Order: sequence, then C-alpha cells, then structure tokens
Amino acid sequence: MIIALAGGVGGAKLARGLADILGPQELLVAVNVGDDFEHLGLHISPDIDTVMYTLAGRNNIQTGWGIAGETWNFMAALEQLGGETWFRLGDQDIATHIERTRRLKAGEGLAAVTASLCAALGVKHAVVPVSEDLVRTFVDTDAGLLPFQDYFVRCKSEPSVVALNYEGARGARPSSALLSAFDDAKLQGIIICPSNPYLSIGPMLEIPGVADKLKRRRTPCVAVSPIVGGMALKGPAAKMMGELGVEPSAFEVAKLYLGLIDGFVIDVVDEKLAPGVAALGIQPYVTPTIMHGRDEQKHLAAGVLRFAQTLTADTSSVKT
Ligand code: FO1
Repeated sequence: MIIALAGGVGGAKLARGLADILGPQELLVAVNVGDDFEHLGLHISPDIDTVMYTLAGRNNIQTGWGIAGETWNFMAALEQLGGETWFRLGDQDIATHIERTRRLKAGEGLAAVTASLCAALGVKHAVVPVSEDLVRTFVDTDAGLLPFQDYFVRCKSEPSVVALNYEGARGARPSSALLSAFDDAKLQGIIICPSNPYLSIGPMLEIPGVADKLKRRRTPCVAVSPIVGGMALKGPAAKMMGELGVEPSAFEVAKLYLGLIDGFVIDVVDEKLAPGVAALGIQPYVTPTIMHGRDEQKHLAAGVLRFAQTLTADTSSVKT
C-alpha cells in the first residue's frame, strides 16, 4: 500500500502514473483542500477535482484543471446576467460542484462525497481529502491578505508573496481514511508528489496529525521535486520561492521537507544538486522527472516506487 500526497497538476500526473502501476487497494491519494472555497454558493474543491478527473482520464490537458472537451454556455449566460465569471466553471465541471454542494448540505462528509463522485466517474483508486476539517490557504502579499483563489486566479499569482497562512490547519485532523492508511500494516511507502510545496504540500504538512505521521513514519517517504532547473513546470512555485527569499531550486525544496523524507527525486538537469541533498541526510535519486504524457507518468512512478524500496525510514532525527 502506498500513500501519495498530491495537490494540483503535477501531483495529479504522478498519481495517475502510480494508479497505472498499483491496484485500487494498493494506492491512496490524499489531496490538499487548502484551495477549496465557496464561490457562487458552491463548495469548490479544485485539487480534489484535478486528481479525480486525471485518474478518470477526463482532465483538461490544456488548462490543467476542469474537464476535457468542456463547453462554456453556463459562463456565457452568467456573464450576460452580470455574474462573477473570473473563476471559470465549465458546463460539465459545474455538475461536480453542484452535486458536491448538494451532498455536503445534506450532511455528507467531503470524504464520502469525494468517494461517490470518484465511483461515478469510474475512478477505482482511493482519493481522499487530506482532512474533512476546514483548512484554507491565504496568501499574504504586497496587495494584502488574499484568499487562495483570489491570489492564484483573480490576481493571476502576480502579487508578491510575503507569507502563507494555512487557516485552520493547526486545528485540523487527517481524514480517517488517511489515518488508517498511515497505520496500515501493509503500508510500504509514502510519496510527496511534485506539487507546489507552499500551496499544495504545505497546507497538508501544517496539519499536526499529518506532519507527525511523517516524522514518525515506519516506511520510507520520498518526495519528487516540483522544481526543475530552477523553475516550476507549472504555476508560481519558483516565483514564490524568490519572493520568500529562497533560491528557487530543488535543493531548497528538499530543505523544506527535512525530517519528513528519506529520499528526494530530482531531474537530470539538477544532477549537480545531488551531493547537497545527500549532505542533508536525504538520499537523492536523479532521473527524468518531466511528465509530458501517460508513459512518462508511469515511468517516473515506477522509478520512484523502486527507489522507495531501496530506502529505510530514518526517523533518528526525530526528537522523542
Ligand atoms: N484556474 C485558473 O487559472 N482560472 C480559472 O478560471 C480556474 C477555474 C477552475 C475551476 C475549477 C477548478 O477545479 C479549478 C479551476 N482553476 C482555475 C484552477 C485552480 O485555481 C487550481 O487548480 C488550484 O486551485 C491550484 O492548483
């Protein structure tokens, strides 16, 4: 059994590669909920939907979010009525938000709703919210404190980041499916997917129960760098690192995960960083990490799994 911690696009791609290799009972994907928000009266869970649509083979490759072959009649009609259209909701995608919101209002938990939406889309692997408690990412910027989607979509990640606030994370509990996966005797490894360390992985590690399980892990934990050659493949991770005074490099990402990981996967262009990663006490693994298509997703997933099997969980650094 493998636990994958995933956020947006990069995380979903590796999750897809892992799902192509591991059976439905062998993989649990825990997804960030810090990007969730209420919009137009709907509860929207973007990272869950990106993973769900990707595992269902329905994801929109051009945008990196939403559904392939989408139409935008609802948006056009909403625009005509003077509604808010800065956050674009496609005609198929909006069904997900309406059905999720209906079930949540009826009292179902986010994990149960996610499981039934995944089943309806033919997703066989477990996709679970990292927590069912309220965790919301706010980005403190030179333009003020912005809710995540305002920063990322409405402001196009342009404001300069001063700090990240993961509202609610400190008081949040891991979802029960994630907790039982961490305690599962069959657990063989934990993979932190190549998602934005500040926006997708950070909120999850801020949840005490999650960080604690990683600090006291019984199995190897491997992270895949979302930064290649000093750049993020998608999204503002490198820009944010620079604004936070951190050099945008895979090495700096490894430092963010210090104490939580045994191995760190970096791209071949960053081979020269391997000794520095090893000097942190983290085993480096240098391999092509850019996943254009499904074959590369599967190939990287296989390499990461093989790499994880060569490691042992080294929690000696944990203060008892
Ligand atoms: N990102 C955008 O840049 N523009 C959008 O209009 C947009 C709409 C959208 C709708 C549903 C959804 O699940 C995601 C959407 N995203 C959009 C992406 C979203 O902001 C990101 O997926 C995450 O929150 C960060 O990974």
